Order: sequence, then C-alpha cells, then structure tokens
Amino acid sequence: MKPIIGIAGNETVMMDSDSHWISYTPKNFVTGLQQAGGIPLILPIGDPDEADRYVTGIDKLLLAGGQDIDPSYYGQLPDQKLGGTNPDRDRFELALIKAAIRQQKPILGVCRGMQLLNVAFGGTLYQDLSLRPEKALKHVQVPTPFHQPTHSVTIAKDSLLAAFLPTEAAYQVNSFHHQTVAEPAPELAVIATAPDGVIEGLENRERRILGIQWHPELTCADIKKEQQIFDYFVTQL
Ligand SMILES: [Mn+2]
Repeated sequence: MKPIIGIAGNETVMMDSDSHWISYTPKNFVTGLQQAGGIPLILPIGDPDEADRYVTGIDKLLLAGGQDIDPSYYGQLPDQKLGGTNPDRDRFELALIKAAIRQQKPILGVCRGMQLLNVAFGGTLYQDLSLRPEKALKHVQVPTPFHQPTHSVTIAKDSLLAAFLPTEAAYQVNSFHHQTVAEPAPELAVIATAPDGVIEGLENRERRILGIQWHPELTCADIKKEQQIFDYFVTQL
C-alpha cells in the first residue's frame, strides 16, 4: 500500500488582497513524492493541539522550506538580518515534529525543515550566513536557475544518504538559504557539509529522521539522484 506523506503547508496571500489567503505547498514536493510512489497530503497550518490527530492520519512527515524560524526557539533575540517569520507555522510544525516522534513516524526536513528539526532537538542557528565567524560561499544562488546545482557537499560515509549518494567524490547541490545550523542538536548527526563548513545534512537514524539543507524538489525532475532522495524517504526511511 502506498504510504501517505503529510507535507506541512505554508500560507501566502493572493493578488495582494488582505482577505485572499491560501494554504499551499510547492507543487514540486507533490510531484517528487508521487514519482516516488507516495500519496502526498498537504497539512494546512493549524492548531498545535490537533497535530497528533494529523500525524495519526499520515505515514511520514515532510517539512518544507519557507520562512525563518523565530529565534526565541533557540534562545536568541532577532538580529537585523532575520527574515520574515510565521509564529503560527513555527508552533504547528514543532507540534507535528513532537507528534511524529511520539508516533515513531519518519521525518524528512528540507531547508527550513532541516533547521526546524535542529531547533526542535535543542540545536541553534545562525540567523544569517554573514554572522558565522568564517566567510561563507554563495548559498542563495539566485539568479542561477533553481534546478542547477551550484555548490558541493561532502556526504558522510556511514549516513542514510550514503545509501544512494556518492561519498567518495563531492556531490553537487542547489542552494537557497541565508540561515544555517550553528550548533547541531546533540541527537542529530551531521551527515553533509559544504566546503565552507556550512552544515547541509542532519540525521537521527534510530528515529528515522533526515534533514537536508538543499532543495531536491527543484532538481528531481532533471537529476535522478535527487529524485532518489524522495524515493528513499517514501519507500525506505
Ligand atoms: Mn547551501
């Protein structure tokens, strides 16, 4: 039976109208999961008290990209470089993570999703790449097209990703993030790193939790190995 993959949704306003809000997820997550043999189900931002019910109805949870996370969740005040936040989304997704852990359901976190996993497990973020002590590479690759990889990552040999991604040679990924993991949570292993030391992958194998900083949903139609990330999540994690 095909697994149901809950995708934590986002909200945006249509046509600059205060009253025309929509709940959504990027369609490429939907098609990537469908290609992998999953049944995607978008979970709109809602009451954290309902998170357990939502997770009961899914087999696995996908956390997508989006807004910056409220830095109060990792003990910081807002820096001038902090981007837009959505407190309702933070609250709901943190509740979804707790529920998925409680119900022992696998989680894939992408970009913000990986950063939120780190925060949920007690790790911290840099609110902007410029706040790292070391100089960073270009991690917001705009105007380069979204599906083109622009920087490399080194994948750890004993990681979940090593089942299908190369660990000997550097692996090329796309990049759309201005924030980054600072202190990884104690329960999460660092499994992918960019040449500048930026953390691009985290996992907890026992809990079947995987986080990646890049965006396979934007590359999976063109690059087979990127589609394999969704294949692995849907069929194996
Ligand atoms: Mn990057």
